[in-house]
Amino acid sequence: MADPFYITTAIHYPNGKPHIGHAYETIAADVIARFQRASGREVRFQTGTDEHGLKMAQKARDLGISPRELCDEMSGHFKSLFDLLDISYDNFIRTTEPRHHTASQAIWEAMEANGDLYLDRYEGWYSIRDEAYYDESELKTGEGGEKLSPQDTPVEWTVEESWFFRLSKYAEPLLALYRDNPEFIQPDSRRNEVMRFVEGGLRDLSVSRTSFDWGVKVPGADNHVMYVWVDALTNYLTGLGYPDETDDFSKFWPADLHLIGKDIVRFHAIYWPAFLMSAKLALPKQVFGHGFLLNRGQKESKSLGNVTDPVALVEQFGVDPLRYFLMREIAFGQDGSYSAEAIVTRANAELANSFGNLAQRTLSMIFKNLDGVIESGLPEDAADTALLSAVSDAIAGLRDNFGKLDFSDGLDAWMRGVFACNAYVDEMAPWALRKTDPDRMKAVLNVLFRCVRDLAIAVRPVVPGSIDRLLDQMGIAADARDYSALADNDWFAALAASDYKVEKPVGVFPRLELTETEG
Ligand code: ME8
Repeated sequence: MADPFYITTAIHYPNGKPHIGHAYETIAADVIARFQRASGREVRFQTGTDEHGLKMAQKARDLGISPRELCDEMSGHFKSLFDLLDISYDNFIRTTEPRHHTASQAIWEAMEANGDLYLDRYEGWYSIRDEAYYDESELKTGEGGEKLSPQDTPVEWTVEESWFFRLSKYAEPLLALYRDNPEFIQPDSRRNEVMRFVEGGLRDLSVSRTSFDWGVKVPGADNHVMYVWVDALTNYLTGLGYPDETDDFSKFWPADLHLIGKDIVRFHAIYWPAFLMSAKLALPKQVFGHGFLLNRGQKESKSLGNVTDPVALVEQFGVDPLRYFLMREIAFGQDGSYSAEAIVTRANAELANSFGNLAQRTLSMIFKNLDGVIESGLPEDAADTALLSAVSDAIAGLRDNFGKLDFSDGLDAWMRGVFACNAYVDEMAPWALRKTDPDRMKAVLNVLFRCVRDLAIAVRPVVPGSIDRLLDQMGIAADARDYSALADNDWFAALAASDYKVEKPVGVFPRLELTETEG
């Protein structure tokens, strides 16, 4: 196997059921994980739930249940959503697990051994919703004159004994990291924001709390629990067995990619590398802050009554149309908007009418006109060679763009291959050749079969379930669906020589309908 590849999502707060933003981030990470696996990398893909902190404790109190009951219930909703979304994670971590407490205490001790922790008193602003400390200078004033965080969440004045991490000491090393590794924070706009913030100087960070106990205990100071972000960030190490020197740890650390939303870039691009430097651990290669998903251009909120349950979206449109839409419609890194009409329009135009129809027409003509028999080694004319090369360029375009996390352009390139095939079908009109030149019809349909198989394999990371149903019908073995299969020049001859026959095909990308209320 080629280089290992370790990708993580943020771990999600299970203080409520998962929302569309959680689905979006996890689908994107899954597409990346599947793409890297298809490209021959050995992938470790981790996601999970972030279960400590004041926000969880307060929510449980409001509901009259224990924080543990809240976590157990909600974490189950995240798991079942991810199963529904076909998420191929290798590890689902819950921060309340004992192995995670062990890892968090180990990194704490490593930071302490480096002289970076000291006891003092915290006095300042805290947002429970963001689980974040803010400087007075960062705050805004709300309509009623109240103080708000830069994310528009309420803040409260907090005074308590606290351990501090010497973050100020790391401002220069962090700036050097950003300068020497422009890839460390992406996209560039987020990198610039972080650099400006760090250039303004960093204050030491309060990293423990004494006013509640729902967290990981500070080693040697039992009345303190760690600031939830110290333990949350450590999840990326826990999943590899840290602090034990496991094979997984040496294979997969440092992570290749922490995929997160734009609101939590500061924690991942400032605090996390500083903690790791202090603990003398290698730094992740990239932190990518994706944009936010908006519902018809608006942030979802209970007060606007526009919160969409991702489970309902899947039930309505199917998992693959939703996955395809999210990766195709939104320029990755930027904010994007979704609506029922936009999902239906995109999925119908590209999956059902363009690719689905191409696959269905090709297989059904082979079934009907050639008794399901495919044949290799037929004469190829210039139009065939041109089509095969257009398809191969399209796939190269997809792979190149996906490698840069540019999914919408990658799928745009892929669609050019699909369009080339459909133009070829129209031009060759195999249904007419049936009477006038049956040998040519046979050649055309066999070329199309090869193109459909290649385009299917290329897009499989995005819509894996549907593509597997298609490739099953095409007689493509389950272990011959990775990108290495695209470089295999003998597959078609081998398939033709086998006893495989195209059966009456079943469409895998049905046309979607909007119901009245969504119009
Ligand atoms: O921040 N669109 O958890 P979280 C796209 N526990 N992404 C969105 C989004 C939206 N509308 N809303 C949220 C946390 N997200 C912490 C992370 S990691 C060590 C700890 C993204 O449940 C958000 O940016 O609030 C984050 O990456 C993820 O969903 C989980 O958010």
